[in-house]
Amino acid sequence: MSTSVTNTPPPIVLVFAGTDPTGGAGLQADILTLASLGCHPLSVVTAVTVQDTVGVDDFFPMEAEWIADQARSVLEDMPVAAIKIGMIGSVEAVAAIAEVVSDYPDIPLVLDPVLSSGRGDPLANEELMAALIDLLFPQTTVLTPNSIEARRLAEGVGDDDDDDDDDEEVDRDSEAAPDLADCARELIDLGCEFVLITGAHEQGAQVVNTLYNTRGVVHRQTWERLPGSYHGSGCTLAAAVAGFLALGQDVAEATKEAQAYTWQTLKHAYRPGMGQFIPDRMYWVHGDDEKA
Ligand code: PXL
Repeated sequence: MSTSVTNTPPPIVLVFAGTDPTGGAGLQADILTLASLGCHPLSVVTAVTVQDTVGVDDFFPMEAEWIADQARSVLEDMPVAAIKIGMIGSVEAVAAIAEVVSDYPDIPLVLDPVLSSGRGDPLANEELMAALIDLLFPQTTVLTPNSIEARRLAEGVGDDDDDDDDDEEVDRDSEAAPDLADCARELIDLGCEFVLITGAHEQGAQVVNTLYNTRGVVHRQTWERLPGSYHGSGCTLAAAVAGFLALGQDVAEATKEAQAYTWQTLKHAYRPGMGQFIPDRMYWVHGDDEKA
């Protein structure tokens, strides 16, 4: 019997990301997340990393032309409902991706500004940050920085006030919300339509994630802080936002649903190696085998 030609394809999401052989972060995280949500992932490789669950040892950026060619071939063939961009290995690649996506201004774009791995291994330098800001922020529907990335990006690449000096830091006992609200405003002024800042790196018994747009806070969600150190939580969240947008939700709803989904993946995370936990994007397949 011949295969039916009438099956409707699921919503299609185009991902630009670096590979992660652990399956924890990067392209593999995005593919698992999108598949779990019922989307069809298209995957454009931007870089190849060498890493385990402890840290990133090295990465090899894909040539910009190869990135653009991968993307154009699938964009011309299939209807893409959302685009997600993760790690980009070079300034040239940022420019190439920016040029490709500029031909599709109606497709919502989720940008995860990956600056370093969970352990802190650098995955982007100042020049690459500047290119992200100049070329991709103005095309971004939802930017998904964690609070560290939000501060670094908002601080600007010009002033070299590196790293985590404590002088700027807010009172540890209060939420860093005012500070992060200022960052969000700056990131929005740089061209992003919405900014979802995640708060797992902030102090506090709970994790507070806030969505902003030009008018300020759109919503603020509070989550029980889970105990593990997770590899690929940011990738999972950003891919899930893209997935829910592709499924037809608006940004406010998609960012809420994506948080709920990601929290479940972290709750069900497992530790397959000697380093970080890996979120279980397929938790609903594996079921609940918690003993406690
Ligand atoms: O979690 C950020 C991230 C994104 N993409 C790749 C990564 C990492 C973190 O390690 O390796 C490929």
